[in-house]
Amino acid sequence: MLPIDHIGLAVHDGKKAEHLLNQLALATPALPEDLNQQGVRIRFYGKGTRLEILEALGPDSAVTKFLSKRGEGLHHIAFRVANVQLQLERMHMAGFQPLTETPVLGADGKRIFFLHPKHTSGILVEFCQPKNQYHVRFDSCPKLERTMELTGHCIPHNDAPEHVVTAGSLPQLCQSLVLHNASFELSQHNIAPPPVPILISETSTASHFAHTLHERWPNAQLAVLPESSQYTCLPEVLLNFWASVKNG
Ligand code: V0V
Repeated sequence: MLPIDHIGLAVHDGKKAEHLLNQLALATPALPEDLNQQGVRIRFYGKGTRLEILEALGPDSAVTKFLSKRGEGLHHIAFRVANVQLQLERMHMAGFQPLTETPVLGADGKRIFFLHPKHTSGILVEFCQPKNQYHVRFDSCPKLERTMELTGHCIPHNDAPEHVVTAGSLPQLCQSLVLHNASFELSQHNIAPPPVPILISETSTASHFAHTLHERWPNAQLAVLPESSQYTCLPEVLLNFWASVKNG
């Protein structure tokens, strides 16, 4: 399933909602962002699937109309996708009604579009493509490729990738390297580490080989995870790794 990026809640007073969420969930928001094109002030709460509190910025805002007709509450659900233009075309072909012809600017620099609620069981649905995306080549690890693509933050890229994830051979040129379940093979040879940030990803079953490789390549990061939860936990590990590479 596509990840739920956020759940949008419409409120009359964002400050009041902030106080309530603090009392209920010890929540503090990210800095508010005004999106004048959409006529909304937005505050995000949490990590992973976030709450998006929407406040109207004027009488012409879609949120003003929503509040007057339906009152405060659930405004929309947003799914994250890697390619929002492609998703818009898919939804159009499937008979849904995108509310804009092309994706538009959303909060956090995302590109977004909405579907008319009359075709989606009365729920306004948004799709969003995050601003932060990584171009990655996956060598011989199709399951991880599919898992990472589903996050919406990762675009498989074969020609000139920024980053490489490999379960096999070492690449020539890249900004960072993830060795995925490859430490048995690599620990058998005395190879010098490529001069880029490296993450060794391994299951706990093969942790011995991962540790042997790590002793030889001490600058590499190590992510040894139980086999049963490797694919659940790795997306966050990889996205944090690529973010750290990007931020130097
Ligand atoms: C309206 N309706 C909704 C709804 N808003 N149903 C479920 N969820 C909502 N949020 C229903 C409404 O009750 C009516 O149902 C019908 O749709 C027509 O509504 P209307 O009041 O006559 O209003 P319209 O047709 O002028 O506009 C409704 C739509 C509009 C959904 C087309 O609000 C729109 O374009 N929304 C997308 C943009 C948006 O919402 N921006 C603010 C969030 P009945 O009475 O016919 O049964 S911006 C945002 O979230 C950003 C930037 C982000 O990054 O996340």
